[in-house]
Amino acid sequence: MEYIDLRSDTVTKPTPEMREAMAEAEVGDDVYGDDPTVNRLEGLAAEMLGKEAALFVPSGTMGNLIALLVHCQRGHEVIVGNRSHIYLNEAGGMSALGGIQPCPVENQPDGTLAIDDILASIRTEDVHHPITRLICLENTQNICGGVPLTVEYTRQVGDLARQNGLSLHIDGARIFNAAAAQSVLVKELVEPADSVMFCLSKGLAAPVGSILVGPSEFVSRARHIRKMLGGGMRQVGVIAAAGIISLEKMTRRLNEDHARARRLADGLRQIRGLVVDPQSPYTNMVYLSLSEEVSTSAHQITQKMKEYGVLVDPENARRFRLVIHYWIDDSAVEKTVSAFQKALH
Ligand code: TLP
Repeated sequence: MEYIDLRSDTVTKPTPEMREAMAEAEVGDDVYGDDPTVNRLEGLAAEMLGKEAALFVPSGTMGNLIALLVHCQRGHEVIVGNRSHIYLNEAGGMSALGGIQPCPVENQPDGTLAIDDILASIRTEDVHHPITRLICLENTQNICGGVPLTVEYTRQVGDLARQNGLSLHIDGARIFNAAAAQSVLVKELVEPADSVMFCLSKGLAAPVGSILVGPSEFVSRARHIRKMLGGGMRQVGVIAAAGIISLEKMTRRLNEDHARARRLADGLRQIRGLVVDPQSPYTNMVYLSLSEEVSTSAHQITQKMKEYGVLVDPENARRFRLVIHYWIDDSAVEKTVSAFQKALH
């Protein structure tokens, strides 16, 4: 059975064009810097993000970890959102592998960290304190609804970082969704950041891979740490070839996903028992909860949905996140709405 899979945009399979490019990719040993396809992908990524250099990494988690390990030493502290992926969903890598301490700051409902909260979290010079070194933002902010942060807000945080001798890293797993939703260039959105990680394997539909960008010196050190972590890959042009199509083509179609997410949210709003978050969707994620009158749990509904051919992921006992991506067309949106209708009534 071919499922409609809304669990995440990480589930995207490569397009036929990607598979063809992968089969024909020119390759070499990338640890020697000899893979022409990887070099093309990294060059293109650096140019699109407006940074000096780029590094192809196996996953978003590894990209963020490498960035943190380059920016920080043991005993340093990183200001992160308390609902951020780096803080909640990266297995504590910064602490376990880097001796780095997270300083969680409340994520506001719009995904931002309040400027005053960031300022209040910066440690003063004191022998007792860890040393604040870095601020991390997440754009789009996943758990806050897939909400995009603005150019203006990112500039404010960048200014604050510079004024306080800190660096700014953006977990931009879905930065191209953020740019598309706001009709701005991704370059503009990340201009204030010292480093940015973004994913090819989510809304951009590549099977594997993320990219870390920043100044050349930063990326050289990142390359060294990637090797240390076992992330130096060899003839990886076979994967990078798909990433090139992600950047050249998939980045241009993300508003189609956003429009379908709106259509899905509108459909689900008509179903008694479901409460779609009032502002949802901002980009490609629809967040919704079960209303009080519903006695069935989100886990039971997930089971029923599967029987109707739709895969969804419950966030907790009462809540779902549905993610639209390349492989979800208009008819999949309609089928999802009727599957929810059947599952609830
Ligand atoms: N997010 C996944 C899960 O891990 C939750 C998802 O389904 O959304 N930053 C952000 C903002 C992310 O959402 C993710 C993945 C990552 C980093 C990590 O990327 P990968 O999965 O490539 O390590």
